[in-house]
Amino acid sequence: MGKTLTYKILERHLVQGRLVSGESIGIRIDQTLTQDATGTTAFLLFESMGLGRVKTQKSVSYIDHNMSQFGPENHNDHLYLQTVAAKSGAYHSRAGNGICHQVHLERFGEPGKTLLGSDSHTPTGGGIGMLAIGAGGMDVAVAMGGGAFYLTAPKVIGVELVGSLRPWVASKDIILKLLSVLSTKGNVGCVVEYFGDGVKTLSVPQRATVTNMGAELGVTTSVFPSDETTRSFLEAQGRASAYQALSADPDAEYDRVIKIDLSKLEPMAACPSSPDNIKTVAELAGKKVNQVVVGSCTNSSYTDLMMVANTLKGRKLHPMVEFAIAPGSRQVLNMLAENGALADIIASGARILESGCGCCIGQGFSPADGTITVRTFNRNFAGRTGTKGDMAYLVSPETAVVTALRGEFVDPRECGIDYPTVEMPEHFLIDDSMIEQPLSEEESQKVEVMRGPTIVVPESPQDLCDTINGKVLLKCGDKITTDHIMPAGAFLKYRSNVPEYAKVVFNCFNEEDEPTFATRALALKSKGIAGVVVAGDSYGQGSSREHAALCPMYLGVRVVIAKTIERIHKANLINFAIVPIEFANPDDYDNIEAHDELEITSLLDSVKSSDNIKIVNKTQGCEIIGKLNLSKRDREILLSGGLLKYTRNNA
Ligand code: MIC
Ligand code: SF4
Repeated sequence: MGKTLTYKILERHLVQGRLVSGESIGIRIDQTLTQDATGTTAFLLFESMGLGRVKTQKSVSYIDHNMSQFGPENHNDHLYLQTVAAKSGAYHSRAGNGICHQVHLERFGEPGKTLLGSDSHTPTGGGIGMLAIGAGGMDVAVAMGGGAFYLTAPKVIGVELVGSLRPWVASKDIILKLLSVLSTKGNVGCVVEYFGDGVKTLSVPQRATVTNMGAELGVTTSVFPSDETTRSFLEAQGRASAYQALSADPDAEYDRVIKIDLSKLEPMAACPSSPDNIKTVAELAGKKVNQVVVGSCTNSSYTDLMMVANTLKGRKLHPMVEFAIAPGSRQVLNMLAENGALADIIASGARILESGCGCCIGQGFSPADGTITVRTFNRNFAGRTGTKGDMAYLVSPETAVVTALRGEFVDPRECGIDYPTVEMPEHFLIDDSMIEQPLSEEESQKVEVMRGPTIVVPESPQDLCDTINGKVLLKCGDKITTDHIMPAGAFLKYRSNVPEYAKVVFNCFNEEDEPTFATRALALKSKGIAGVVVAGDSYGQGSSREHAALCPMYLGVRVVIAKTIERIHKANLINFAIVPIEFANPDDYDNIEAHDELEITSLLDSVKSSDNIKIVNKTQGCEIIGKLNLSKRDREILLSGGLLKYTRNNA
């Protein structure tokens, strides 16, 4: 039987376990990336683990998320990250150089390598043929120290692309189509691998849009073959030597195959408030729109913005629309500036935002109450824009720009403007002066790490105890995202200060005039009662932020019981010694209510060796069986009291 590309790359990196789908495996990590919102914790933990200098081929620390700088917190983080990278032998991409995923694709990505990033959109690297996986910061810290990354050997979903995209239909529409088929839940433990004749019609940035937003499927990663298009992209980036041809065997067998005919796709939109709530743009035509943004790591490449510039050239934006662009990298921004496209964009009435995450993570540019905002981003979770009750639609840059001109949704194929085809440049503008190279060991020793007072080393988890007397602090429904658990936006600046940040855990569920989740949790903690969170399907979707485990842990949450838990979040819970339990019978979700008192006995034995665990609901007078879907290593980490202690014990 022929091999998939996924398994070929895994095979080359396997350090532990058997490559059989469903089994726990460990793989060697060639490159890591961290960003400033997750990176401070990752580097603080890296330092606490005592792992010395980074041992990967390349570890890059980026500043891209926290750049609004209201107060000293963000800049404290930047200086810490810059100096700790210098101390540890990592690369450092300074604020303004661009979004980690875009810059990594341009300047570091290499076909066939493994990349582990403390950001859920790390699979962007799959666009260049990398096996690029998102993880919590602590897992990335271990990989920086030379440790393996552990995952479940995946099922591989093959997506066969045939035909080619028609004018005004974009690669964003491929992933929106796939989200309409696979949805955001039920895909844990899968990798999406693209193949077929249609692949060669897509440029590397187009492929990267698809693999980037593949994160919303909840899969481990997504990957494209590496072919002549990949070679040209690398050559244009002055990195031809990084190229190698890679593809699945022609007779590779996939666990499931989905065929997409690119020539039949039409412009689509993810409607509020989930990336899988898909409609065609034609169905939305005529709906008034007051804000449009082209940006984020999904759609802010040079070709995306050139298409926008060429469409805007000589035209004015609709007066009732605020339109902004946020170029993905300084390379993109600089090229637009040099060739005059930026002037066309400015002349149309657009606003120019920084090269960074910016409003994708609720840092400014929030939409007005009751208005529609249209964005080229990857996530439209409720409230993520910073406006309560927001109505955010996710579309391609093509749909976005014509919508901004009209002030209402319009199927770009019907807009009456000729589609401005944009050629990939033969040479990108290369200027790595904002990327600091790793220092030699000798030079590193002279570096003094700057630790501003807002950077607080996170508390370690308490060891597991055999009997848990707990109380349900919150019962929530399906598809709870890490944005629900740990909001970003205005609170993002507290990422390096857990006691401060923990105050807003689950704040979207707080009722006015009632004590907050944090207050109730700390009150229980002070009485030695464990906090429990109960949830439905697909708990912990979205971001890789380990603060969604770390802050609840700080507040005394010891157990999460859900119908299903998403991959990255589950790993983060384990890393912070919170026991992730899934209902053996999902109907038992109805047998636990908020405020119920629960008891779990023989927890240590169950975690050590059992697949089941008994939960007594003392309030309802019933017993519930939970499943412990844990690998041997997961069990060891929980029993050690979290990954930090586990790593120290095993270093
Ligand atoms: C996101 O898009 O939600 C983020 C912000 O990039 C997160 C990381 C974080 O929370 O810092 C992600 O995707 O992992
Ligand atoms: Fe940044 Fe948004 Fe991409 Fe997350 S999804 S890395 S916040 S641009």
